[in-house]
Amino acid sequence: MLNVLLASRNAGKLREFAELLPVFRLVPWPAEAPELPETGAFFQDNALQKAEAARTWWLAHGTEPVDGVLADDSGLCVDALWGGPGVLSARFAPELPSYHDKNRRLLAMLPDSADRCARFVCVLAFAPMQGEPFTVAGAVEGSLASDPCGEHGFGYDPIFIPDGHDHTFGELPAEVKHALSHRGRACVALRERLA
Ligand code: ITT
Repeated sequence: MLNVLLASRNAGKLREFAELLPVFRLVPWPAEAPELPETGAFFQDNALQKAEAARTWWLAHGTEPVDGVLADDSGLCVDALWGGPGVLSARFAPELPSYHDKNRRLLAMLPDSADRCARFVCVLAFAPMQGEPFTVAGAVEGSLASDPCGEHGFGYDPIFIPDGHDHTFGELPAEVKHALSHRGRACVALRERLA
């Protein structure tokens, strides 16, 4: 079994990775560790930045040996918002403290006639403790609901209806989300790459 440091402070991602990658022993990013950089313009840049910065920090301060570092950069890309909030998904409407309010704000930005097509994108960067980092990606196409619905998942899940379904990720059970989500697909690619 691989010991993998998970370079993320997002509790929703942590829960999903524990379910999606039961073959790994995941080591959480410690509370005392620094914020990880994500200054790039693309998901791939940010995922690599986070994985490489976390690996450097762990080599100096880590409390146990790990085989590699995993970082996730992801977001919701809405066609009618020119792909936004995209890489800025975690920083959308920072004045609003809850995703309940952020989701309502995002929906309010779309005129009634707007194209509601959207996709979730996830890029995973894996940095072995020795060797070159690499990335894998996953995406899921869908559309935006007219109102937030459901309590499952996290973030923008209550407003995203994956293609082929009539309910949001906030309403669908976790197993259904994992089978078709951006993160689920990226995890399949990661496991294949590491096999
Ligand atoms: P870390 O960098 O610490 O991992 P973060 O939340 O800042 O946490 P990102 O910069 O990758 O991570 O931002 C991703 C945002 O996109 C996340 O905060 C959610 O708002 C949204 N997001 C990503 N995946 C999602 C999912 O499966 N369901 C709902 N929202 C998601």
